[in-house]
Amino acid sequence: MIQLPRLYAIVDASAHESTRDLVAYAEELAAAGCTLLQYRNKSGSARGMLEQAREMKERLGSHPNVAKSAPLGWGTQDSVRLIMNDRADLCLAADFDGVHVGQEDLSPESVRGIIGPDRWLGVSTHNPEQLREADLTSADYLAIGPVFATSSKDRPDPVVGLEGVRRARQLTRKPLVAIGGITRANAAAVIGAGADSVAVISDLLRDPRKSAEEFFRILR
Ligand code: TZP
Ligand code: MG
Repeated sequence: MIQLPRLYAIVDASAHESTRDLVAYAEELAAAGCTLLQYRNKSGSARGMLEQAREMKERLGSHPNVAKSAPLGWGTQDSVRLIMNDRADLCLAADFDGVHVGQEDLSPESVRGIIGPDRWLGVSTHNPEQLREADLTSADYLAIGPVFATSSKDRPDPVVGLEGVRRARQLTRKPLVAIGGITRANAAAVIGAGADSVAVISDLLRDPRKSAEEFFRILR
């Protein structure tokens, strides 16, 4: 069973003007102690995505032991784990550490066949039925959401609320990530509802280092 850090930071390409900005942003998160980062790009070409992902890998993949040297001494992971959203092919091409797929991407078992047994596989779910189904796969962790309203995703599924997180917790023993509208103001309640980790896009965008440190402090 894998162990998730409390904060799962999502680096969404749409929030950054250039690859340089995007990588600098990710480095700030790493400096705050983030050890799990997802690269998400819903509008780029495969070629552009691979270029950005390789840049992230080069700058962060063997990042020194940020977790241990971070002010909060968060975790024991000795480098940043990089997860590719949606695309198993780009995960391999950029030598990322895992893939995160949703209900309309390749199936978990297809992705597992591509990435092998060791890379992490995460699966997004939006209701109990999807969660039960994903629980039967070889996914390393499951995500449930959107917990709250979000403007970071096009056509989001209905919000599941804290009750949806509680329900999800009852349905799986796999590590559980909550996503959607999670902020420093509500993250503790989300963990209290049974999530192991919170995945966040927007509440890290402004002053990422300080924001991530605050998440860690709140979720300690
Ligand atoms: N999947 C469900 S909600 C969401 C995704 C990718 C977006 C989360 O972004 P934010 O800004 O933290 O609500
Ligand atoms: Mg997807």
